[in-house]
Amino acid sequence: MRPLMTIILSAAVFMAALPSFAVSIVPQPVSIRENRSVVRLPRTLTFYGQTRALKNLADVWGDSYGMIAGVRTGNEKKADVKLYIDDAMEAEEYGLEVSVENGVVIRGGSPAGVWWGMQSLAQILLQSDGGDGRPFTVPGLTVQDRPHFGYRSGMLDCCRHFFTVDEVKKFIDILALHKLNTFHWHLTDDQGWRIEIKKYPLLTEIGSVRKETVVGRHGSNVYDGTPYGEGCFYSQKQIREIVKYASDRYITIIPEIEMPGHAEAALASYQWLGCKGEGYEVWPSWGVNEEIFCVGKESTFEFLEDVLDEVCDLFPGEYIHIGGDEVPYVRWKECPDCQARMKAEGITDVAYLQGYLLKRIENHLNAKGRHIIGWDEILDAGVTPTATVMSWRGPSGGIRAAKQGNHVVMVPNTYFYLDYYQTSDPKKNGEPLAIGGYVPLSKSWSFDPYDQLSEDEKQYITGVQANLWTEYIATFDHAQQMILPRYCALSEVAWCEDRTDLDDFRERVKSAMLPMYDRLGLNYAKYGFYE
Ligand code: TNX
Repeated sequence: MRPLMTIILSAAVFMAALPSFAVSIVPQPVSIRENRSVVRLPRTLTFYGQTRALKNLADVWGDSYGMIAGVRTGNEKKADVKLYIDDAMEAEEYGLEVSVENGVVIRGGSPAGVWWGMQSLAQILLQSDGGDGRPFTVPGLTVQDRPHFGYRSGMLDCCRHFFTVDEVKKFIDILALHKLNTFHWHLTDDQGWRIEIKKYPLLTEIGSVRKETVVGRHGSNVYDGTPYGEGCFYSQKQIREIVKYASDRYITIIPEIEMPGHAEAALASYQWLGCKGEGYEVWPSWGVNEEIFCVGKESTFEFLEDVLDEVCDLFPGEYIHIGGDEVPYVRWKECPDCQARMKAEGITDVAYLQGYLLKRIENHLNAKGRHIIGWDEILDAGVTPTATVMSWRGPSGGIRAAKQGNHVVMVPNTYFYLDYYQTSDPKKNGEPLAIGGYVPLSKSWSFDPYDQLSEDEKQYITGVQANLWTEYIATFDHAQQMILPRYCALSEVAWCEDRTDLDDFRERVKSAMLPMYDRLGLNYAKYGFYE
């Protein structure tokens, strides 16, 4: 062969061996630029962290992504990945650079920013993996990124069905993978009380167990005859462990203690908490329950404040969620104590009795430096200006709240209820029984948190969240396929101010996230992707 031909041919072979990149990241970064260089990184990465917190992040990252790359710590010069704090950046902002000269450099405004950058790194590495133990071949690139919302959250209901400490930790890992920074932990409900309270041990002795569970749709009147929930609660020791696990991943936990409704498990444990004072059981059915806390008696307030004191000792975050949803007032209308309370307080509408409870509880928590969040029903109960409203019955409650100057978290069921079906034909697609509804990936992704709000009102939207209620979700495997890949849509709505290209989003989910779920052994929905 002539020399020129040989050169051309071997150049072509060499070029073909080079990966043709266009790295995908979810959520879409503010900017990402690739250059033509290729950086080879070993399968065991040496990390350098400028501070102690950053060194710790290398270990945490290794725990999460050990399936992708091994991790050790080393000195600055020789490290493959270098982590720095950049005081000029916002706390959660990060910059990520991959270059032949410096390997991977991640700078963040705080360790949290660096941590989010490290999630992007995991996605980049996975797409640069040639397999068979070969080094990663990463394109030279520069990413600049910061989240749009400071509140980005997933809620898990551990009451209707219980998830173990390890499963809750895995849930927290999944939040981190999607750059979500808040875990709303639903811990008390009619069907089970799941948090140990030292002063009231019966809450978990009696309140965690229901004697049976309704089969299929609620209202079916068929019960399984099998007790559920024995030992299914989190001890305070376990809670501290989970809080630490989350905070090592820059995730804040917001515990929810439901009041005055969704409370029958508490009433079953201490019967004097209800208006009738007897006849309560941990509820074996789903839906809206008429048995609620009695707010006529002072003993109820003592109980709630004691419980919240222990909750505050366990959870260091600013927010405590106090529920407030789906409260039928029938018992209060009949209860002499509640009626006497209304009279004494000059309350004429029974809805405002809920407002009275809220106000007292809010004062108690404010005195401890905490703030309350409540479901959007609190808007009708005489909400205070300082309460954050969580809009779940569509976005309308949130819009109303923002217009009156309350802070808002948007969790509209029409976009972010992940207990809803993911396809329009669940039977044909083999979706397991769900509560109802229809929220495909594209629907979640299309949510506009600022709909109908003026420039000025937008400031009250602090962020977005998706809820996973678990009436119909008994296992963590099932839970995962309800949140994945829809968490990709949540994270993109939470992280990116503008979203315009649904096809591009789907492509990025396919290249960056589905292989990630596979590699990490996470279970995700295999249907509904294109609806
Ligand atoms: C309404 S959302 C509820 C929950 C249910 C959920 C089922 C909210 C604040 N209350 O108790 O689990 O619907 O989708």
